[in-house]
Amino acid sequence: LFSSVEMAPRDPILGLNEQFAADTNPDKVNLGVGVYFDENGKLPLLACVQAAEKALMDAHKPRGYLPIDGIAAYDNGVKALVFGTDSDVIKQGRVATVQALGGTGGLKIGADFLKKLNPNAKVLISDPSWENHRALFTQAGFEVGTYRYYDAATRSLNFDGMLADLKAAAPGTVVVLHACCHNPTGYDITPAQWAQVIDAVKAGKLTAFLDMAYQGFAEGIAEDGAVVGEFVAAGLAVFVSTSFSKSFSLYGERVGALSVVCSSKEEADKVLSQLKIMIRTNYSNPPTHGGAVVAMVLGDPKLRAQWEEELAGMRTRIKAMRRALAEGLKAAGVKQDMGFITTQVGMFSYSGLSKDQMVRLRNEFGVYGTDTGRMCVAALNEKNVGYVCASIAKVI
Ligand code: PLP
Ligand code: TYF
Repeated sequence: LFSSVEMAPRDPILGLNEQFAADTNPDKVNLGVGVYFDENGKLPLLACVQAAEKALMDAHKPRGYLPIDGIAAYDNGVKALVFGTDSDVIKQGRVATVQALGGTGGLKIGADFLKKLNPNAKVLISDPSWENHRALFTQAGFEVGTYRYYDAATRSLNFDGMLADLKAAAPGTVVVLHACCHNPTGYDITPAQWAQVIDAVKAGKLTAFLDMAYQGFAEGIAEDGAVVGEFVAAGLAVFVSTSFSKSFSLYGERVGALSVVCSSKEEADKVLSQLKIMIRTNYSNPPTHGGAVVAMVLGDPKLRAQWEEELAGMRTRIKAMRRALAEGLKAAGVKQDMGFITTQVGMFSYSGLSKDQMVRLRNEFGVYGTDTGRMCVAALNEKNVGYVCASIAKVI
């Protein structure tokens, strides 16, 4: 039965973790996978999460099945976060939101639903993008192409190329857009450029799928979410996947969501019923713990304020590490201008380093980034940034 099965390539990012774990270099630094580590290099367990977990443990609640679409308070919390508390689309009941297994789960439920809805549509992802975008939409049965986004030669965005590619897309094309903190480049488009993208999506009758995996990591929760409101204001039927993996530091709990904006409450009810089929036929219903924690934090004013403070702390520390990296590289003798590191946002920096340089960083210095030159600046701290800068300076 299995004689024709071939060995699949390992995930280019998650595979680095295994290599890092096996590395005996005492100075090794893991800038590969997109995970936030605190100033001591530790994966944080947020205080707001600890408080919610304690309350949940003390309540000793039984573990029945959740509804197929998840905890109602969770879905409502997601809606408020993504669309704003006073958003008209929520008041009008035009948003179908389901709890999902992380942001990946939200993307997959949306992809499966879109495939059923519009089987001949193509999908466009940014060039480059999070590699799982291509894999996931391909697995859902779509032909996946790219729109131009980053220009390696100038180390900057190719917005004209992006817009031209969107304008050339056939009606019905699903366009996957990073709502904020673009992975892997760290470059986001400006609000004025978003307005042009929205015009192109509307004029071309494209379907926008906003991937919101880092809400709160660029400028703030409302600031980063504002782009969703712009799509809604344009009257578009937009898909939004949400991930709390990074913003709650709940990676392994698999907490995320999918929200679909519809033109009426009746339509949203029908869409929700279809999303529930996707869920039921895959895993029946979501797990309780992570969703219960996030629902409690979002719904309790004190915990919510504590979360916002902790999220701001992560955001501020990442920005400080960007400055330390840029300044450290200069101090280490790197002549080329690395100032772009501080204009990029989110967890990642596209360093512009070549594959050869990244391989040398890994093999000679134990500094792990992806072959594409992506580094997770959220894993830098005061203790390792100097070593990282010195190592980079030696391979440049
Ligand atoms: N989308 C992007 C752009 C990401 O970087 C990630 C990272 O993990 C995800 C989606 C998936 O999120 P999750 O880990 O919650 O499935
Ligand atoms: O890009 C990253 O590093 C994160 C984590 O298959 C991740 O988004 C990486 C690869 C993957 C799943 C998550």
